[in-house]
Amino acid sequence: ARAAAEEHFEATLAREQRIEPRDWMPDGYRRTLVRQIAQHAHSEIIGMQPEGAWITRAPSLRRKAVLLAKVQDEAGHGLYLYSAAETLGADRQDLTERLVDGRQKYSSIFNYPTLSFADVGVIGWLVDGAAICNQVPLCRSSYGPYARAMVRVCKEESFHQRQGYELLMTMMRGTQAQREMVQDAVDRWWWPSLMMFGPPDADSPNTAQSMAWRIKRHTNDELRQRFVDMTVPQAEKLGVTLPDPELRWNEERGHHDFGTPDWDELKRVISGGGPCNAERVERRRAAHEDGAWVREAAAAHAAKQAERSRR
Ligand code: FAQ
Repeated sequence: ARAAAEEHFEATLAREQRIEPRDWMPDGYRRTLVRQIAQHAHSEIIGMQPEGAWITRAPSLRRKAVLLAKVQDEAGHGLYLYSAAETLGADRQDLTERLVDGRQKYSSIFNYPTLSFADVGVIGWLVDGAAICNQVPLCRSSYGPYARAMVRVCKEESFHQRQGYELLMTMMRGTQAQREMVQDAVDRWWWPSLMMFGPPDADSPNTAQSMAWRIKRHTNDELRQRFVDMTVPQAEKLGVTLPDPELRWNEERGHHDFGTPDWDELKRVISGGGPCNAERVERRRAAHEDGAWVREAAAAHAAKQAERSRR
């Protein structure tokens, strides 16, 4: 029976069809998905903080409404992804505890501070841009609930990306001081954005197996290259300089060459040593603890309703 199930699993992958929650799957496949989906969900939730810090300081009512909506979308993505993880048998409460205990990761990118309002625009442009680049192929990921979640998430993130770019375009048409704020934000976020794609392929322990299982559809370096190629013309149009002296078009390769990110920095940030790691996790823990009464009230209410419908 086990051999038949395994064969069915492999055949489903080979036909480019989806694995669904009730299908048999190897333990490693399930574990890898829970790991990746949980990290992704945590990233969305922790990712609310850097921009969230600017909601009360947005320069106009319009910018405030837009930012509030974007940050709410991120909460929605997080919840959506936790639901996808639950289809694999994970428990949401347990995942949250693993996050606040530092046993599960979230994206390195959210461990950097947002120093000016231009950072809000640059996060939309570069960070959502990188997220889209990474996630569009995940719409074809082999696990059904994850792939389907990505379709909606990517649509909303495309909107977030345009929102950021439009904000930056507006600032670039403003004063010299505003243009300098944009350039400063680009200088600070460019390299961390490239690190979002993960370590270089030669140093990425999970890529080969995840590609074989068709969870990932491209390697980290392939997607990083795609992001650079996509972003360079946008930077030109915007009138900012990307802070990489080695960045240039390579006619032969048909791609841009670019410098090497500081991989030691990525390792440091992933293992808790980034500028804002402690603050981000502490804030998440406090929100979780402060929200305990809401969860208790909701559970008590549900129990009461259930009791009533039994009578
Ligand atoms: N940060 O072997 P690989 C967003 C870890 S977008 C932290 O290459 P894999 C939207 C990796 O987990 C951000 N950790 O691993 C938004 C592994 O550790 P483990 C979230 C990283 O999984 C925008 C180890 O290093 N997006 O939130 C990072 O094959 C704006 C070895 O690496 C996703 O999660 C990193 N940058 O490839 C929200 C996308 N890179 O678990 C708010 C889905 C690597 O073995 C505002 N995830 N690690 O202990 C993926 O595509 C993959 O998981 C990768 C990593 C590509 C991130």
